[in-house]
Amino acid sequence: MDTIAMIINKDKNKLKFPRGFLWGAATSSHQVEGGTKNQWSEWEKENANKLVKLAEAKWQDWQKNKFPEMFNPQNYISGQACDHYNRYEEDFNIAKELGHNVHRFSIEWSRVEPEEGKFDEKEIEHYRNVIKALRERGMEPFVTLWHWTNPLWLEEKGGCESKKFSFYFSRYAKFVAENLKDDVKFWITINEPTSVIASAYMQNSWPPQKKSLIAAWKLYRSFARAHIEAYKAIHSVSKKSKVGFANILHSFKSYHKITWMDDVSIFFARYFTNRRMLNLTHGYNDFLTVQYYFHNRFKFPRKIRLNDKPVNDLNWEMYPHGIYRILKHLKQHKLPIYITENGLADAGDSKREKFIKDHLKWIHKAISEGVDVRGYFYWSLLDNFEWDKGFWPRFGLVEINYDTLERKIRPSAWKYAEICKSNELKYDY
Ligand code: IFM
Repeated sequence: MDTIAMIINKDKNKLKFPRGFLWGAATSSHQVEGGTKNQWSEWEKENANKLVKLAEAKWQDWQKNKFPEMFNPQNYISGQACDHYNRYEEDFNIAKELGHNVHRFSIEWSRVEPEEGKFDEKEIEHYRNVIKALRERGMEPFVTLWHWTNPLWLEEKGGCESKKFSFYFSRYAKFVAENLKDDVKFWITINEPTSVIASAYMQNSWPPQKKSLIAAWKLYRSFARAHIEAYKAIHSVSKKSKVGFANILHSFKSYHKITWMDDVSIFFARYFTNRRMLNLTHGYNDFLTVQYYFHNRFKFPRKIRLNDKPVNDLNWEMYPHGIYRILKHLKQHKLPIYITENGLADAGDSKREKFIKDHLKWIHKAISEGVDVRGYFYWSLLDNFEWDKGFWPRFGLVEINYDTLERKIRPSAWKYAEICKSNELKYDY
């Protein structure tokens, strides 16, 4: 990588990124592939009607008016999704055209190990071809092994709560690594463990919808163990591998100017969201990741929303400065950092270009102050299935017409492409 001095440009409106910086986008199997059969696909079928009813109370009027599809049960069934399983070459052609030199995707465990201990060679061959297609187009693959979906046999054994979760997961990780090690250097074991703990075990909105603080508490250790065992398994088959987990990191701010009570809430929220998994996996990460979406304002004892702040289609506040603060804090770990997700739901594509540029401005500032950031993955390459919210939130650089599966590159994707291709960010505001 370049020295810090080399990336500081005299022209303040032009920010050069370090040589070799990775630029790309991310996806996950269940959200784009189509045709998956796992605990999520089964939950969706059972809960689609309930989710329609919940939408009435959950979303603001402007959202309900803008996205009436949230009242259609089909919105909540992942089904054929983007059919990326069959169209990955077409999608990677687009990514290449957009100047991406890296791509993050996930392997669907339920395809590779559809029955306990029985691995499907045909599916591994599929992912081998996916990786080959990326390499042929000059993109480095970042492979995620678990992006929230479990094979049904594992679910019957308790899913992530099973005492043997780490055993099953590391066995699967080892099998995949043995088969793909020649073509993959970067591995991400587990995606956003704390999102699962919060949404499935504290807020009750994702499967298995079990509100239990005890289960949540135990899951931290279980996910950490799974990561560490997979880390060891991958390294045992390939020394050159670089292994990490995908961590969602929130930014926090107190509502009042000075109040220790807000700060107490923030202390605990920050510990359980941003720090605990990092502490538990200390020594078993070759790189760190940042997945940044949320800025939380606290007014003791809970989070609040301020109405005058810019938001995306999901009503999530957009706060680019937050990523800088997170990166500065991570510097102490002295490990390379990849921004493995950052993005927004913006169906009209009116905010995406500025969103990306504003975040990159802060990322660049962190780099110029010595933080070793080596890559940025926009979430997501394609519009996709946004879990319990279904298809209406549009995160993609590429718009998907879910009736025809036609792909259409959004204008902001071309603006991001200029940055990817030139390795520099120009902005004039
Ligand atoms: O779509 C999700 C992704 O699966 C994990 N990170 C956050 C994204 C947006 O909510």
